[in-house]
Amino acid sequence: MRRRKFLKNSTAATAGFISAPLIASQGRSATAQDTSNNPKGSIPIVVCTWNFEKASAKAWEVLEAGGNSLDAVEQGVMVEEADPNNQTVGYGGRPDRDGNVTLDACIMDKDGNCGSVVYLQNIKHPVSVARKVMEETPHIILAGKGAEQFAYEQGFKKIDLLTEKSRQDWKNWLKKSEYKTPINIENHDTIGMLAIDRNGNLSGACTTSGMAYKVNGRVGDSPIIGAGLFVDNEVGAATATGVGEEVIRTVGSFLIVELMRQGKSPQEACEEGVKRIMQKNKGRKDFQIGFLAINKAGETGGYCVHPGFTYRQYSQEGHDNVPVNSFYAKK
Ligand code: SD4
Repeated sequence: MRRRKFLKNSTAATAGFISAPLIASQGRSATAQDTSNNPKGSIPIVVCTWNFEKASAKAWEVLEAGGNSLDAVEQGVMVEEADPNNQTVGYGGRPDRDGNVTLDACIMDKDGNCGSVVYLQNIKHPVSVARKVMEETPHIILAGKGAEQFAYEQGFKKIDLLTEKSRQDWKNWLKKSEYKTPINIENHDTIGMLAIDRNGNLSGACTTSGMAYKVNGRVGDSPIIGAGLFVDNEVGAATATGVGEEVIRTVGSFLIVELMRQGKSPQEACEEGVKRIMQKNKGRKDFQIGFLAINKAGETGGYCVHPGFTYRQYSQEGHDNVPVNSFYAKK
């Protein structure tokens, strides 16, 4: 469903919006600006990895009501954490090769505050625990049992995260896998979300159950600030999905924000990020990574290794599933 027209017409009547195009081209050439998917920029705005309609709609509801971007991204990604049909995030996530569902998540705000949980079990909303780590402790990352204990102290309920469907899938995988963890290019649906509120402030969140059938104890990029997510309120924000080991190696999201700081558009920055990874993996084709970025003006961009990655964009211009180009684009 598109509602560009309606929203365009109603925008003028909505007080308090920042005029994004005013700051859209700061420090960049016209050519660079043209390569963004949303070249004029738009504020407020929310984007997330993959086609998560309900999650982006929830975040937009918060932004449209005048809420801040931190609440928007938290509430947005919580939709996927609670959905048992998303087998890469939260409740219903696929387990590691021993049958444990272990969750990774992080959140970061406009002031550079951040919180993260890694290898968290039995809690439906790791992003909210990450936010509590950020707000209630002097730390940034809590892991495993300590993170779980902290969650209970904060009032989170214990639940069994392994749904019957994910248990069956795991059992089937065990039969033919010989217990070998795959590099799985199709294991996607991790949600990374970036938002700008009507005050022009950025926040981001990222949450996942990680690579399916991973080695017990493995932590990916998604909860690592700088790798799976990075926010700099002066410049922009980026997030990643796909094989986390490759994203960690290049500190991917931080790299993309730094490239935007140097004048690249979100699109150019994502392309450069993927190319850096591919330079270190010459000839390898067995993994997928997608980067998504937004700059301070509300311009967005994305790029990936293999075709297939899309991102969801929700602003006053409408809401769209945006397909992105890839390094190994079909000729
Ligand atoms: C990880 N980056 O744990 C995550 C997995 C992912 O879509 O993004 N899947 O490596």
